[in-house]
Amino acid sequence: MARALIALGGNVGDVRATFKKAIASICGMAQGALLARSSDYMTPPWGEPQQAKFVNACIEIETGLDPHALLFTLQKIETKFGRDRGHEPRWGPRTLDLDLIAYDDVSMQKAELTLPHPRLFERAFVLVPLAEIAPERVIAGRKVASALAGLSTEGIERLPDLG
Ligand code: A4P
Ligand code: MG
Repeated sequence: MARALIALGGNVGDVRATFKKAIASICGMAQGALLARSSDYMTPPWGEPQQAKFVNACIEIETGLDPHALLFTLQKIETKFGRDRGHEPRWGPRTLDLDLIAYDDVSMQKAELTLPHPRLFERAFVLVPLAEIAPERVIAGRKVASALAGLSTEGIERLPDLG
């Protein structure tokens, strides 16, 4: 079994309810188990500022799928929860975005799958939830907590647990 870190994001619909259902789907479809789940965070939109705030979170799972099969599964789950990848602009509004942040210590540079995720260290909306569940984890030679210390977290707000 491998361990994978997955970032969740969305800013259309009831995103927190979508996360809850999507996490259950991920664990079922990825032949895996949930090892850790961060809190949900409200985050200012990055890349394209003229859109609603996002909710972001990170999870760690154990999975029996290889990296490509896991990515394919994540994309199927995005579609199931209303994501329409063909008709939405890059960095634009979406119901659910699932990015594979790291898969064990696998390193690969392919257009369809780059590991670790290439834009991870530019994004406080990924590193804040990630640092909650894996502060000591070293990804691409950098410790998550130290990478986060170099970024602004302005406007990022931890949301209370839904209970
Ligand atoms: N791909 C390659 N490597 C990976 C990987 N490690 N994980 C390929 C996931 N996908 C990977 O992704 C584009 C292509 O990347 C896929 O075909 C896949 O094979 P996508 O999900 O279709 O497109 P995208 O999500 O629009 O592109 P990108 O660059 O991942 O966008 P972002 O950065 O995820 O932008 N602001 C806040 N605050 N919070 C957010 O969550 N999200 C976005 C979306 C913009 N601003 C945001 C947030
Ligand atoms: Mg994406």
